[in-house]
Amino acid sequence: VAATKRDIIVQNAPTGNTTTTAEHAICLLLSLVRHIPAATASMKQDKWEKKKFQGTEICGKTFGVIGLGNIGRIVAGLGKGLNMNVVAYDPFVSETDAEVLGVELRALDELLARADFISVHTPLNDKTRGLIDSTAFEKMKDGVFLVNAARGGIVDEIACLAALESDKLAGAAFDVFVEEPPSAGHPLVAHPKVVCTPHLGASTAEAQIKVAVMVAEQMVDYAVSGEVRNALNV
Ligand code: 9EZ
Repeated sequence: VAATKRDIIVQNAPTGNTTTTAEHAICLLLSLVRHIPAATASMKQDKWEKKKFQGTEICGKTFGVIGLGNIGRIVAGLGKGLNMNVVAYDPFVSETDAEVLGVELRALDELLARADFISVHTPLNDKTRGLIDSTAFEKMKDGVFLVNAARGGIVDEIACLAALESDKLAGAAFDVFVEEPPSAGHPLVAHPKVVCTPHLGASTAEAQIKVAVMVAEQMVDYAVSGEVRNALNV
């Protein structure tokens, strides 16, 4: 608002960090199913706990990708590359697009009922806040793994805690939280079945460069031809 009042155009570069963010969601999933963070912490205490950290294979399993935008479609492709069956839900994506991506486009309820692993990739808005709530958890199979590297609040944190406690969820991974940073002792952060990172999705050297170059190019194009791309306030 302050910028708009002063006729300052505010631009972002929403595609410069899509690959990096998609990769982070997959990193969280792999960390989660093989207990990498806890096994690392255990070894650093000079322990060798082979039984405690038995994992889960992903090859041949069903991967539910909720939201097939710039990031979700890369996550879906990475999931296919890991030999998973990808089932996707996105009310704004056509069957034709899904065919090109090689994913099964299904209703959310069917995705929830079939998936072994679920990753959310939607914006946060009134439709998606609490999209994964207690009702959604009830529709899932027992022993599902859930990843949210998208926006805090798409997964209802209280409902997720209950799902972890009831063993509906085998584990959950979070890069984003309703409140960031989460308050000290946040029950999800503290939970033994949760893997978490402090909103690192877009944080790679490559993504920072891509975003900076993209914004610089947009500014040059505006100065040269008046073209405005990815403006947040025009
Ligand atoms: C919502 C969405 C995807 C979605 C995708 C986009 C505005 N919007 N909402 C719910 N672009 C999956 C589930």
